[in-house]
Amino acid sequence: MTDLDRYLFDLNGYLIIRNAIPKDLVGELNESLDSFAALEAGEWRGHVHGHFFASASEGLNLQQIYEAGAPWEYLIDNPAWIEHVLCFVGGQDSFDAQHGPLFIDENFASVRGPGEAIGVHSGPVPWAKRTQFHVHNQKFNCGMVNVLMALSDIGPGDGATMVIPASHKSNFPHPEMGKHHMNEYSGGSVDGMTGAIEVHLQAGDVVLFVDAICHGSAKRVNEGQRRVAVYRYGPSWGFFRHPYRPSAALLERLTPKRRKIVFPHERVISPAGSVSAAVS
Ligand SMILES: O=C(O)CCC(=O)C(=O)O
Repeated sequence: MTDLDRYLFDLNGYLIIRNAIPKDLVGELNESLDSFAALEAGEWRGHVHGHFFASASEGLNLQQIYEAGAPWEYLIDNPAWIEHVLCFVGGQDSFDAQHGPLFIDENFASVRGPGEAIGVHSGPVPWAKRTQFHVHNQKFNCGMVNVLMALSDIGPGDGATMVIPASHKSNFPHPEMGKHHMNEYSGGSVDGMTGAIEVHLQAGDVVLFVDAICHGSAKRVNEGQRRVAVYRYGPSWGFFRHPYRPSAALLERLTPKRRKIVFPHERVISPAGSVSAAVS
């Protein structure tokens, strides 16, 4: 984590880290994804759920992918990005971090084929507390910092993530939004929007972005699959985006540091049998 990383993330709202995932691990993650090839939306395999956000045209998500074995667990606190995330979520020396440093509120792999994309969404107008970008006294306080990990090479035609650099600080809605769409996940395209750029990545690179940045993806036109995983980090007091919860088996096998990020409050069972959060 360099001063330049800090400067560029503040300036642009996103940051690319090259070779953040070792090549052999990229191979293992892809083998793991291959094993889910037959999974369809609505089906479970173990603790991983096949899922679409709004429609099949956005490609299949494998929600709770951190349940799928050791390679996915490694990503929870990957040293290549965890210091960045701690810095950008911020609040580490405050009441915000009393139950832990961070919390992952959603984690999934996304597999897209030709014709698939996610529409443009987010941007700070209208403002959302959960996704906010905020800096106070030169300290970040972001509500949601996404780590989008390329598991395949993503170049022109591959359906790259698109961002409008610096839009996380914009005070007005993008005037072309109406031509594309206004609402999250309604399927409008970010391709061709003034100011939008494609983020090209090699397998193993990641892009970190604050969710308040206006973003989406280009439509994949090339054959084959675009494979990414996304872990979304926020403060430890956040809550799960979806009704999924980590399994007891996962919580049992994680290192204490990872467990804190996945489930900041340890569960305690009262003598009467009710389950509640531990007070620490
Ligand atoms: O699929 C992409 O490239 C964009 C991902 C996205 O919109 C998100 O993680 O919020």
